[in-house]
Amino acid sequence: ASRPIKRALVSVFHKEGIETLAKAFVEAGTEVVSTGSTAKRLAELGVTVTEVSEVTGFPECLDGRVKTLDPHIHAGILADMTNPDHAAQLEQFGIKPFDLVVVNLYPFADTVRSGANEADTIEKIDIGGPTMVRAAAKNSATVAIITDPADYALVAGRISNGEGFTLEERRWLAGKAFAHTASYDATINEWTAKHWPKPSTVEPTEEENETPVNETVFPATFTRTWDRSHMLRYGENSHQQGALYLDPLNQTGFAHAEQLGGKPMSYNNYVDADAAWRAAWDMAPAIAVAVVKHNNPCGLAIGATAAEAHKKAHACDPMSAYGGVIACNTTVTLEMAESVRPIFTEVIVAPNYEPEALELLRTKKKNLRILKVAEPANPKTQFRQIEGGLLVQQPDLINAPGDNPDAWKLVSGEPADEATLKDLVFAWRAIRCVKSNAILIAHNEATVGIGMGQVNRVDSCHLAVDRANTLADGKDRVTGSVAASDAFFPFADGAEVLMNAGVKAIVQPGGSIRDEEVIEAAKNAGVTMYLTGTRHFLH
Ligand code: 93A
Repeated sequence: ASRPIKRALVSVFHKEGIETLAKAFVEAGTEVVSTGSTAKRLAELGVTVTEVSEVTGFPECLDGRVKTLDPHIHAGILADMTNPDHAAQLEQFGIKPFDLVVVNLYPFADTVRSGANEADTIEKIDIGGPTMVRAAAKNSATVAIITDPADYALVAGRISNGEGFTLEERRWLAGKAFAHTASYDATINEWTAKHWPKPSTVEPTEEENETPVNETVFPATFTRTWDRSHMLRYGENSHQQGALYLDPLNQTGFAHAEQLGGKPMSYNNYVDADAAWRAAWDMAPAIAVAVVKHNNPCGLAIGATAAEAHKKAHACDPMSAYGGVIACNTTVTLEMAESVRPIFTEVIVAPNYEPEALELLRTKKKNLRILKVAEPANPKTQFRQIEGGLLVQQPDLINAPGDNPDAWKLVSGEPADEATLKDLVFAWRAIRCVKSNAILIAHNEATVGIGMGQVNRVDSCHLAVDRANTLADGKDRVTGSVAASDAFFPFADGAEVLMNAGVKAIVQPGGSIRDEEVIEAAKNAGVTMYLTGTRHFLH
């Protein structure tokens, strides 16, 4: 049943768009109750407003912490007017019911992002606002709750036509309101988790004694939420819907990339560009370019300049680079833009562009999506959904013990010379962005053959060798190159494929029960082999 809106409670931090509401209130002669500065703004707009303190008979106090927290307000929101007993009680106490509550909350996330100090941040935790929102949402039987300024036009229309909202509409609004307060508290919790961790004076539980938990990474529950930014054209395929959601406390991450040109980003563009972005930055402080297709690199290289890094990365697998995503971890120069120009590319992402480079890409490659993003700040947690739950882990950053070549163990052949070691270090860093089973052949700090995503390591070895040798006009690119394997060789066969093709050095984690067989094969082939002790699976 529709319920006409005769009496409204309005308390909004953001005053934008309130003119629409004010106009409707004035025209319909709605009775309006409001807090301090909202009341002032509504009065300026010609609305006859009653101050909350007049209704409560109590002044705003504690620097505004207690404004609306009063039975004269909350009984008016919570009385279910379809229940005669509630109506009779209101009558008895001399309290009038509300039909509409319009609230938006203190901007907690904005305050955190602005770098405010702790006291100011705490002051921006809204208590009275969510209390009104939740009360009104609970009482959707008779009250409509508006939390989203995008709904002002809707509510103005319902005030004007004198009919108000239907029950179904009020229930839908109630759901939106609960989502709003849930997200609000989740954001506050994310801030407290970071700033107020569990102190050492709290004794661990029995379970924690057995397996200590890093609470800042693995809290008891995950309450964080993301805000929908916009719908994407579709998801991974055209029959799937897709959307982008943003972290309310992060405004610089990849999802917030500034787009300087080209068509809108698609779901797959985001997936691939994010992977390329991380791959390129894994090489920092060296200048690096990654070319990614289907979430795997088809070229990754370090160069003295951005243009050189791109040329080297592209040369790895020019056929696969068609329609790929290019990430550069430094400013894109005009020279690099010229190098990209003839190649059909979906997305280019970089921290910056020389003006001439941007001009060239914008005018000569109209469809190319051009993204500008700040250097990545690595997330603390990585999520993967499984049915009925979430898998959570710390991301695989470059800080594993085996990432430092000083910790590598030489198990076969001569110690690598400087150039070879450089390539091995490059290959070991680069392997992290290749889906398992991953085999990567590198030369001169560039990939020349990548075997990715195979269900056995031998196939990945064959793939890497084939890629290196079939594409560059019959040239043998394996002889004299080095190889990395993301995890141990379970048998000697995979390593033998690489060695027979001519690699001179291999870096791999080791740890297989057949390590001796693998090492023996390397010794027989006179190939240098290092064990890192840690692996870099990527599933
Ligand atoms: O400080 S509060 O937590 N205590 C309250 O009683 C209260 N009542 C409304 N915050 C409270 N509000 C919030 O004030 C509303 O959620 C809204 O964001 C803001 C509106 O205040 P004003 O109208 O003075 O700008």
